Amino acid sequence: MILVSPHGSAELHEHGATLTSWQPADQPPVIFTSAHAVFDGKAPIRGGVPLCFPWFSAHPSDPTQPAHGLVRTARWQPHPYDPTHESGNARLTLDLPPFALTLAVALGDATLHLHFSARNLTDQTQRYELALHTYLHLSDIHRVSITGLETCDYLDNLQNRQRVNATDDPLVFTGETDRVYLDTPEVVTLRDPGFNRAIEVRQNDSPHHGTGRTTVVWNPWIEKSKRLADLGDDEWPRFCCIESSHVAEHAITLPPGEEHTTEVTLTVRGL
Ligand code: TA6
Repeated sequence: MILVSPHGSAELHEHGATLTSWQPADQPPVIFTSAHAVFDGKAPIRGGVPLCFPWFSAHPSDPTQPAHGLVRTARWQPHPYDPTHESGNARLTLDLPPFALTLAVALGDATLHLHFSARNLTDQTQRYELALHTYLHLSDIHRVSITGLETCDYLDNLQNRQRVNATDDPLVFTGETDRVYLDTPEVVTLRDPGFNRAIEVRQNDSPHHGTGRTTVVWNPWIEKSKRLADLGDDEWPRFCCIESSHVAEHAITLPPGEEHTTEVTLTVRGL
């Protein structure tokens, strides 16, 4: 479905509730989707904002389970746009026992709002991991930097999730990067001089259901890109993932009957 508002447009798929484009007025696209992405209603879409739930990366105990959980390849149910709101809103739901899930999307002025909610349908506490696996479109990965993570330790997926101390420096990309930053701040900012813009990634959560948040940063660089059939060998310089998430020690613990909402707001600003 196409969302249109006076401030821009976006495309949202019932497959995986994956948003695959966001085009604010007077801006280059903000969300990256691979030209080789598969839209067969089965495979996860390479790009956009895939939803990783109820686990992140490999299943903790069953290697036959798909990476990044079950919902990015599920068919979500659309709900009619709410005529009382400005256009540019959409809501999708998915029943995935023991959870009921909702994704709400809203376009604002140079902002994109994504609200992910999970309700525990059982009489027992449930635990889940979540990542909004956002692919951001870049002018050139060699020119961008990320601030907000300087004081955060991270788990390095390239070193078997070894914990690495904070670097105290903005993050710049010099090779394959695959890190789970721990106990991260509400706002992480990507600066892109090539597009003369900054993209602010803000994560807010409903209270009480976890111990802080994580931010995953990923770029496959040259060699891993060659191993991904649904990513062009020449596409890696034009995106990075900044994933608003609850991973590992910062997973969500949800009491019986309760609901947790994770809100991600992307805002485009001038440099
Ligand atoms: O978000 C980082 C990551 O876990 C990387 O390890 C890489 O596997 C990426 O996700 C993409 O995963 P996918 O299953 O979509 O190929």
